[in-house]
Amino acid sequence: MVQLSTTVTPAKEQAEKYAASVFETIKKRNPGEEEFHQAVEEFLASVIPALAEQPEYEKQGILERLTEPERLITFRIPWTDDQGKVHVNRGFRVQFNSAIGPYKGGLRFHPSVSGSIIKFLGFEQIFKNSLTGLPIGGGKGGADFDPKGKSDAEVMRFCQSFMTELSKHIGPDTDVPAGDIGVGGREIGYLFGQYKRLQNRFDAGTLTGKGLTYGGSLTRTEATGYGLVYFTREMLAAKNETFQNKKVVVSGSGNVAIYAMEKAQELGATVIACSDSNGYIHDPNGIDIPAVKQLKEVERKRIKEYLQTHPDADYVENGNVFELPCQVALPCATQNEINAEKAQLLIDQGVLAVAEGANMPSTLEAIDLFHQNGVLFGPAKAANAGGVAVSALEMAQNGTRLSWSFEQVDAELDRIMTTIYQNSSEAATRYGHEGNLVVGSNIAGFLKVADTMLLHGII
Ligand code: NDP
Ligand code: 2IT
Repeated sequence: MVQLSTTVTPAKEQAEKYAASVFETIKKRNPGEEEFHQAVEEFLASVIPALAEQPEYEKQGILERLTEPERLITFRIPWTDDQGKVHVNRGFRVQFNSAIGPYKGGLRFHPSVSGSIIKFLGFEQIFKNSLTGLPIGGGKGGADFDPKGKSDAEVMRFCQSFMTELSKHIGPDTDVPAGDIGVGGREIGYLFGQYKRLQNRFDAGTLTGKGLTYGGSLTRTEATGYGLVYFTREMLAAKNETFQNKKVVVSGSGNVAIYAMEKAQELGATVIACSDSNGYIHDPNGIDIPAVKQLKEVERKRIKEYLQTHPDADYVENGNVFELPCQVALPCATQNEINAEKAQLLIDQGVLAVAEGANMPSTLEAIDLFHQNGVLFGPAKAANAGGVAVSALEMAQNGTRLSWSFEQVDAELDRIMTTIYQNSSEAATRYGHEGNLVVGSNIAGFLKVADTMLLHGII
């Protein structure tokens, strides 16, 4: 397991032994689940100082219980394509931890979805949701379905079949799914429609990311990207820096990427590049955000089509967007997109800050390099918590049957992201790792959940 520091005390030695033995069991029990192992490894290494301070966590088996999902549901999703051919996909929902609230977390539709990916996402969601300060537990779900190239009718039939099974396990006080990769407003609409039909109830609070006409919250679409930039603004401010005149590179061009770019430009940065899984566009004058929205949100086209309306921009097929020199890098596509080699290139070209919009986009080696080289690093579970935070505000609005204004939700989002930054930063300092937001956010997220589990007894 990765080691954080060299100061040794008997309590710390014991905590390290405990964490290492839990990690060995996890690897044995979940063979081949590399993404899940990676997420747990990062977490366990971070919380050792908190374990050393409170031996009760080991006595009460907190780590063993935290790393075993309360429930893992796998199901068959049969659906028929437009030619009448039947397909079968696999669906998942992991209900990881409900100590502080109903399970909460997105649904991902992507061909790479597996038990390991859903478990790493669900595990991280526990601590991210705790960091928001709102009463939400951790969960995640999805399917190995590829929405790309499918007609609206095919996506609708798939969503209906998926929800027919998922509906048995969710509800406003049980488990509240939302979007993630491949699941946006269109999919949430179809999922909600089928849920409502099956239940014969208008349980608005069962899904978040809904449309504004049926219980959605203003600012939810923007929340993850805006929140990421609010968090990064705080990281920069601690070093007397701002977004003003900074060159920013963003990976991805989906929901998170688009609104991160929009807010970064609003704060005075020039976003010079973004990407999709085929390649990246480079527009040194600043990416035209409305053009990307039109391409991605309306026409569902590839990012290279940007050149049709912006012939002066470049497109690099299969390129690494992080090869472009920049001061701020915002990975907003998918897990493990920044390895050691890409991290080194960013460092060599003078990157000041890296903040994760995607979940686990940096490998453990990449994170170590950022820390060793003094790069400001904002880990996903803190930096991208804005999406789920506004989801929880959507649940609050649904519960009271009220709708808040855009400004009200945006101001609350900003406050939550600033508080997450402060709490993570303070926890890092208090536990002897000043400036290390990985340690700080893991510990701050962990303490609330672990202490609540102690109160609930052995369940
Ligand atoms: P979208 O589906 O809207 O966009 C995903 C973007 O990332 C697309 O540009 C996509 O390109 C690219 N991408 C996805 N998978 C890969 C891959 N394997 N290789 C290269 N590029 C890839 O998803 P979101 O913007 O919602 O999610 C992006 C990230 O942010 C994910 O890690 C998600 O877990 C995380 N996140 C999302 C939140 C939300 O509220 N939506 C909240 C917090 C985190 P292409 O179209 O070519 O596949
Ligand atoms: O990774 C995430 O935090 C999300 N995909 C958002 C989850 C949510 O419930 O809004």
